[in-house]
Amino acid sequence: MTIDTTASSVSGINIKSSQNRLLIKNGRVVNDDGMEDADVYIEDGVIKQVGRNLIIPGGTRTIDATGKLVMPGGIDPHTHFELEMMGAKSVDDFYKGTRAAVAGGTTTVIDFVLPNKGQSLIEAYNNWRQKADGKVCCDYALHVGVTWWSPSVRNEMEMLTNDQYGVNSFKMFMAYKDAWMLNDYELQCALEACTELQALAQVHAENGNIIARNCEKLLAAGVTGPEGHPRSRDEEVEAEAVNRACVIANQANSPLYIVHIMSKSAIQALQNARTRQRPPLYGETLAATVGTDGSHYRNACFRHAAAHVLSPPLRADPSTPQAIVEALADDSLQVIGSDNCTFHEKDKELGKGNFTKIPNGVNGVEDRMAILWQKAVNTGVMDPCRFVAVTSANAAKIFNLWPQKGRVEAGSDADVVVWDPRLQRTISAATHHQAVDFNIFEGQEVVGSPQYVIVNGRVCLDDGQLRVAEGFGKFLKTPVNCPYVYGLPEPGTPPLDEPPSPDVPSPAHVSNGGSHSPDLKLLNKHLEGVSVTSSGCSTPTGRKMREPGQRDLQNSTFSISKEVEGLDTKTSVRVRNPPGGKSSGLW
Ligand code: URQ
Ligand code: ZN
Ligand code: ZN
Repeated sequence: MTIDTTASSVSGINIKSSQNRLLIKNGRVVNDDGMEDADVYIEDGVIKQVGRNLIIPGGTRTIDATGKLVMPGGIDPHTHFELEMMGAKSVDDFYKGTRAAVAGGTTTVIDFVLPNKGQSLIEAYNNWRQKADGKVCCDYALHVGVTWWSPSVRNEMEMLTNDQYGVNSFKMFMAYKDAWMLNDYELQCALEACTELQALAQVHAENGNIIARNCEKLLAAGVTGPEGHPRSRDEEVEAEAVNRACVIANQANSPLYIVHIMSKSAIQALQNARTRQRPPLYGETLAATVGTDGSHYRNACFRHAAAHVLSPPLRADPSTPQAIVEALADDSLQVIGSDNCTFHEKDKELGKGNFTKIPNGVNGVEDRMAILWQKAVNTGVMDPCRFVAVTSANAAKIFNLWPQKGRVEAGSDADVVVWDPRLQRTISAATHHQAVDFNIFEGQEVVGSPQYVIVNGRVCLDDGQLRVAEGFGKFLKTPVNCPYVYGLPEPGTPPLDEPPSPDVPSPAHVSNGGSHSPDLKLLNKHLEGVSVTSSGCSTPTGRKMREPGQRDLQNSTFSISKEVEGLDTKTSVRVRNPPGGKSSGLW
């Protein structure tokens, strides 16, 4: 392990021993199901106590979090560090990428092993572990791409779900024809395999055949610049694939997680599917689509326009970012990731004269939390609890890391962010910690950022100073059969391969229409400082929070004022409410 010498000169061993006990005092602890004024005591990388008047051993380092929010470290479930694609390699490696993640308040990332067509999945997995293990500054897990199909792929999927490898999610591509794309038959086989293995299927939902044909036509018509990219893959092309993926998932009786949803049409397709089918459907969106839009593809500067090329693309409809934020707030979407996949200008130039050759991907791993805070919490669309849900807790639940990750509670890993809601900064490639030479959020002012970031008990952002340690993070095994996805089987549960009955909607994915309507006056009070003495979201008295999952994310009538007045009647209801709704295992 090596320590970032730009920020610290002490050895890794000393840092660990001097920081094995930590007290975060006077802050407001925010979880997805409640807020409370409480101190957090950390020892040996684990949260030991959360409460007031704690009895703490002498010599413990204390961080004063007065006026700050103490939240679970972010989980970014979608990164591509050191990914070779389209003739280039993404420049944020596992060191710089996770260092940037920590700087922005993210303490766990989940990267994608993407095998080449014909390559062994196990071999690709081993390559990824080799790239990552010695470099990561925070914990990480891996999804594996199913980029081709054969009986051997099915076997390797099964092996990967064993404890030796610890993979519980697989990504299938409906785009990137002639590279990673599966046809519908192969996709259905892969989804059936996920159901059998009780792993979580993910899809990149765009119609790759339509895109290929549109690219041919655009190039033939002389459209060669980056503006051709969004023109080749409009909203309909995304929404059609979302719908088709949901239909295939229903046929395969498979829960489904749709990565990087980028348009209002795609959200609508997902919502429509939720009303008619039983296995749960999860939607992830990206910081990119919350923080910027498709107008950049019209920029005359190739470098600028190409730097925004990702798939699905940013949308021209200027109301998209706001709609995406609202979808995250009302649980139409459950997770925000970054899809951090960054390429230097020289690599983006591979597509000069032919937009189809521009390596796809943008930054976001560092700015994801601040961008969402700015666009969603500062605007009053989302309360801090929902912010925690979509930036960490839901991902922890969906990928079976809960409550080890995504929660500030005794027994959880000490991955904690002390968030200063007043900290003001301007995002810029000149000051960011990523390797890439461009930032798609350049010049945006955000209010709200981490002041301290604690990774497994180690203070890695210390009052704004980044002090990460290369190799300090560890690989997280994610077990299959996640209770938040597959539910707990009940007596008499039909076998999972029994075809679903289309006319029995499951509570797992009834369209929610739930509102998160924070009382803005009280929310502002939270942000002014810790001036409301009882808890904000859900724990009006006492420090014991609800059991994980007890907050109803789907049908919430959450109101800060009601909760403060002690009118919350849900605290005694013990139901399992995973992200996206209840899962009974009966679908
Ligand atoms: O499709 C993805 O998720 C990666 C491989 C590339 N980045 C992107 O453009 N979304
Ligand atoms: Zn993708
Ligand atoms: Zn991606």
